[in-house]
Amino acid sequence: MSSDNEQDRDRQRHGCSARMPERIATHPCYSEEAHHHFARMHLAVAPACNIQCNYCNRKYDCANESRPGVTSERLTPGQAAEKVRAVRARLPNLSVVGIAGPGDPLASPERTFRTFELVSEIAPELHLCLSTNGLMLSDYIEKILHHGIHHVTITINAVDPEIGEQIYPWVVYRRSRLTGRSAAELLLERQIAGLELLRSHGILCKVNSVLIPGINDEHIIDVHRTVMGLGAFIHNIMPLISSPEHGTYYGLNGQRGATDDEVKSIQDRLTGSGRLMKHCRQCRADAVGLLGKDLSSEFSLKQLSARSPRAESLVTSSLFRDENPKIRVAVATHGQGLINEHFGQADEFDIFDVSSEAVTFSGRRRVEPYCLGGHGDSQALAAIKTLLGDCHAIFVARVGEGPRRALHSVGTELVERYAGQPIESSLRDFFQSRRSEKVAGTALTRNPVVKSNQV
Ligand code: CLF
Ligand code: SF4
Repeated sequence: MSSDNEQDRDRQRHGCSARMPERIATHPCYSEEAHHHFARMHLAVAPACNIQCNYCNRKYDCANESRPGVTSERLTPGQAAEKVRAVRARLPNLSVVGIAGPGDPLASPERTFRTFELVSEIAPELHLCLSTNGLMLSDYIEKILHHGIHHVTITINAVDPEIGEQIYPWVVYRRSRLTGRSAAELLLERQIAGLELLRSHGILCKVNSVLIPGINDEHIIDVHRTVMGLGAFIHNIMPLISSPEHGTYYGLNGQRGATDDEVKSIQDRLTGSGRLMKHCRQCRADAVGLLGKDLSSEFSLKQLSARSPRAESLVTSSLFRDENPKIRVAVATHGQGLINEHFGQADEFDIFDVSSEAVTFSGRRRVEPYCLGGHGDSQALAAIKTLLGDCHAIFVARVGEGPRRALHSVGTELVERYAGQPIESSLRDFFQSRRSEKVAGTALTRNPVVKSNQV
């Protein structure tokens, strides 16, 4: 975990991309530049909430981090982990996994922390991100530190309980239900304490505020000064989205939403007084992809189970019985268009889709090399297995028996016979030979371990 000084350095360096620390430079919400290149995914594992915001109807996603009116699939921690595996295999630029609803993650702490634990096991390189109303932050600081959660967002809409009570009708804290002014006092006090605590442990904190016309619009200036003074890294002022059909208290009582011009006007008044996030997309609790390019509809549970890596990755009879078969392969190369990298030393694989018509490059996936300093790293191998789980074969200059067996166990074949040869013609040859074998009825059997000279 980084220190206060480290976070101060992060803040000073932000804006100088050449020196920006990795945890900022690769987080699409903490760095405006990063959002063009790095994807995040949200895991909708937290259904409950411990407060009521007047802009929220919990039939929908948490309005703090999502567009009201967009429902999400609720996931168990296990389903969430499977989803991470699948998304990571498809999106090599995935850098962040966040839990942001559909309720408050710290109102469902077991589900939230179990999910982070599973994600860390299968994808230790991803940043973990948490978005909360802040009520329970101080209670779970040890867990947050234990799980290595480096980015926390707190939604703070007011620092004055008189304004807070117009936003929060009730709060449940340690089995007591508070209403009115005392509810707002407790929540605001705990939000501030949570922010201070996170900062004291060097965690990067973003503060979100919902701009509510006529209620906290002028007050947002005080909120900004307070949270930046306490060391928030960035402040994200988001417009209230309010409509009667959302069924929220505000929506049903004629409270209008805020316009983009109103948000901009407040942002302009705050220019120079602390970093402002201006590229927020108020995303769904199950958002996937680059900000503003949501791919969540491609990763529903139903779709994931229909294309599990194991089912897709086997070069089976049925695949080559298709009229237009197509396979996906990975290639270890360090250039010149050749298959010339050892499996254990590869820090990236080029991915190709191969059919009888074409060999098409479809992207590059970075990995931690399996073999560093002469020893195989089982964690790196597990990550490669997951990352290349949709590939039918991996072409390498050389590979040891251990990784060969491990990849075979998930239906991925290691191919050495084209070592040193051009990629494109080798992939064509491999495809055609597999297809001919199939036509001739001498199908490749996937389960036995195939030695390199037998492939
Ligand atoms: Fe998600 Fe939030 Fe983490 Fe980003 S979103 S938990 S910090 S990874 Fe980003 Fe989406 Fe705006 Fe949130 S654009 S709603 S600020
Ligand atoms: Fe809704 Fe989120 Fe507020 Fe809870 S914290 S009431 S889920 S907007």
